[in-house]
Amino acid sequence: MPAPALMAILNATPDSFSDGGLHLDPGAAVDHALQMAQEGAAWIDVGGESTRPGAARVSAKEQIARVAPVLTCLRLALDTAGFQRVGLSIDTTQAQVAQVALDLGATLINDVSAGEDDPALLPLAAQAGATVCLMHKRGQPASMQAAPVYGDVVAEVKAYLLDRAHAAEQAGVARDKIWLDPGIGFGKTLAHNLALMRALPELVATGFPVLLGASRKKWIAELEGDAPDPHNRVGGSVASTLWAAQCGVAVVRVHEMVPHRQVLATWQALQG
Ligand code: HH2
Repeated sequence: MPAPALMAILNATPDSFSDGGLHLDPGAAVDHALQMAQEGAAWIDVGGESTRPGAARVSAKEQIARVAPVLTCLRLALDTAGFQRVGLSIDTTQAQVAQVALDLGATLINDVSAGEDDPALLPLAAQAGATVCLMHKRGQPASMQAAPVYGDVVAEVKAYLLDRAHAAEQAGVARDKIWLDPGIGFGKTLAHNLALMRALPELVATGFPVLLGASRKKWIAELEGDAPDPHNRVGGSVASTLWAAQCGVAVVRVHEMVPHRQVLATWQALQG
């Protein structure tokens, strides 16, 4: 079975839950991205808005002010360093931001609202021939963790994602350019997150590439009642990548490359 590709997280934000404030300077952000490419990233996912629980919305103008200086240098820097194969992704729900990113070399729009926040986003992806990652979330980041309730979380998330994939196709996005993501931590309790991760094979069976974003998230701390510092959640993050690989997930969105690359290389070697 092929190993999932690594999508490296690069948040150009002051307030992201684990790397907030670290990559606000465009030069430092580009250096960090180059390092992650060197360490095995297949994608660099650049974001200008934190979507952690409790986060406030950031205007499209402000997101552009944060991500454009990074993206302006990043494509050229990657190409010059020999990483032409590393793709750029923009983590936004706003078409205006996505448009700027596409103009600066992004080929993937990672939309945590699955095209719902901005009706112009899916048509933009279609017209640009971009790939879209459609993620499930319940509610908005500001309030989504306030007692989320589902009847059958797996059935509801799967039905929602298939519905949004249909909407993307209706907007003109090619079927092979649609990825699905269950949205770990987005309006979900620990039990919901675990049920969705257990059901990854069901999502993979839809035929769409599946992305898992479980890295450093709170579910890891909740399992043991420990690790309040997201940087202390490497073991849980890596375990979820190994699990994702076994389930046939196509892409894992992670904060650090080496431990994830290593576990996947070991997993592949052990399969012979
Ligand atoms: N999680 C976050 C942000 N974007 N995109 C996808 N497709 N899937 C995810 O699980 C996902 C995502 C939240 O993580 P992070 O970017 O590290 O933090 P913040 O939102 O605080 O910037």
